[in-house]
Amino acid sequence: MKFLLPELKYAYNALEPYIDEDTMRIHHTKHHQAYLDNLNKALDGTLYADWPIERIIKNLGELPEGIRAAVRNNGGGHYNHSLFWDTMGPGGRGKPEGKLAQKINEVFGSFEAFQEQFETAGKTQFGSGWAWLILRDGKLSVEKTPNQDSPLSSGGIPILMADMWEHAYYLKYQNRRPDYLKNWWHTVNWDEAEKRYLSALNN
Ligand code: MN3
Repeated sequence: MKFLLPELKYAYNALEPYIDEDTMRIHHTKHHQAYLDNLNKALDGTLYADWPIERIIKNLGELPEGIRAAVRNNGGGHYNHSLFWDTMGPGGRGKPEGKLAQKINEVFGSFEAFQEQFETAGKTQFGSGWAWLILRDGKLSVEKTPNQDSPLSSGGIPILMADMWEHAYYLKYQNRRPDYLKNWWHTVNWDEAEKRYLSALNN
């Protein structure tokens, strides 16, 4: 079985003006596709090709050493981007509601305090990586990871994530990573984040 590129649930220009159409198209059809191609190549002919991607990312240590790094990078790339596309969308309301909103206020003090912590994680990730809101040991936590590493590999359950690789923002924002991150909030699909939070609680 080969892993396939998931379809976006919105048009490439749907996140304008915050994320531009060219960036979205190249990011999805070139970058994500390249992770997939390399993942499929690494897993070709192995039993792991039939594992769900979550199982692979959770159990990288079980993979043969010869393919582990390739799967960590490219499987992570596939998994992280699949979540990322689904947690964005047009017409975002800018703020969470419901259980996730309550818990964010409880843990971080306020939504604004959470945003600041999340942005700091993104801005201080040296080089390429991701900023995350995750559930770890039943608790909400902000973390960052380098490269395509996923918190899922260390027992965290991803709820919300921002791609901090330059390919996610360079065409429009160049070196202005903080501006990208500030605008990215407008694209968050909080209904999806809420759904993921509730399902993580039951996990
Ligand atoms: Mn990316």
